[in-house]
Amino acid sequence: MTHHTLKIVALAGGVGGAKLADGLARILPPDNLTIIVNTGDDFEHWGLKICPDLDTVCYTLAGLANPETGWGRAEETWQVFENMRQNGGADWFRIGDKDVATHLERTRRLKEGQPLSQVTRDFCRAWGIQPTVLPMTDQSVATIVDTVEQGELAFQEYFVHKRCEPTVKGFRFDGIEQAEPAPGVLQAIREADAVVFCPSNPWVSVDPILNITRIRTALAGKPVAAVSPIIGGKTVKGPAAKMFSELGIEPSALAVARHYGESISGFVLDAVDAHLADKIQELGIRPLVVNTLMKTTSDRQLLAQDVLHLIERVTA
Ligand code: FO1
Repeated sequence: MTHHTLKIVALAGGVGGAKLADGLARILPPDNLTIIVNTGDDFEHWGLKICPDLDTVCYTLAGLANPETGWGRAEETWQVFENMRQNGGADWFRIGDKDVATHLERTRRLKEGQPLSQVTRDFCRAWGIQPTVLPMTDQSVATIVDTVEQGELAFQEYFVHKRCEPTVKGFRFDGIEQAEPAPGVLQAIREADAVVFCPSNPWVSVDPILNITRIRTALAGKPVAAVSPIIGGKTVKGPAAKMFSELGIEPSALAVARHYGESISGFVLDAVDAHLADKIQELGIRPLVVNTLMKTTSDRQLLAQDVLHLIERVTA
């Protein structure tokens, strides 16, 4: 496995994003990789601050993630969850005993005034994670999903409680105007040779990060390679394809490339979508057709390798 000297910043959220971030972490020197994570999914639950995308990225990088779901911890027990349910606590969002410790300690530190980026840095050290993981901002941003049937829903209400069933009309990122990039974010982008948009949901995992104005401007002029989260018109995991169609857009890898448009110079799509490569080329985006489904850790490494090769081509 050739090691690259490229300095890479990866934007990630959700399970797919975490897997490619892990693939990049396995082939790049730790100092060459910074992962900027969506925090629009964050919410308060059981009186605790929960940061699902930060935890999914960190647990995955640390090898602690539940392999079946991709989120939460492996080898979990559910004593707290079962007893919370008996006590009349909310039981629609499954939090395991090991995961509770993360939320308790994060909530305690935030209440003491420690910035989320500092908490994340300390947790990465505790979990033996070497690449830099940064929240997109230390201020709170809440993704709101506007739906036909139930009006505006907080993200986890839509995603978990309502199981993504309501029909999506649009999104809002509450607090995004006041949100500053977290310390280190702009510097990492400035120093990067290239940026990777991981195969995360473009609407609710990548767009929140791009809607932080100073992040979007810092990215302009940087080579960006995005990986499609949609294969054969379907999302590998999650509601991205359903969101596209509910917004009147035929779900496809091409739709994702169009969504990112000018902000990307390269686009990685799956072999089943090879017929779309020419149309992506016509957008002025260099396509790369490879296997993008990550079932094993070696799939993650191979996809990460492919992304870096694409970056070398677009920056040549
Ligand atoms: N997703 C679910 O579909 N059901 C759950 O009960 C659930 C619990 C959960 C607990 C901790 C955590 O970090 C993530 C969790 N997720 C759950 C995933 C979460 O909804 C994320 O927002 C998604 O991964 C999308 O980013």
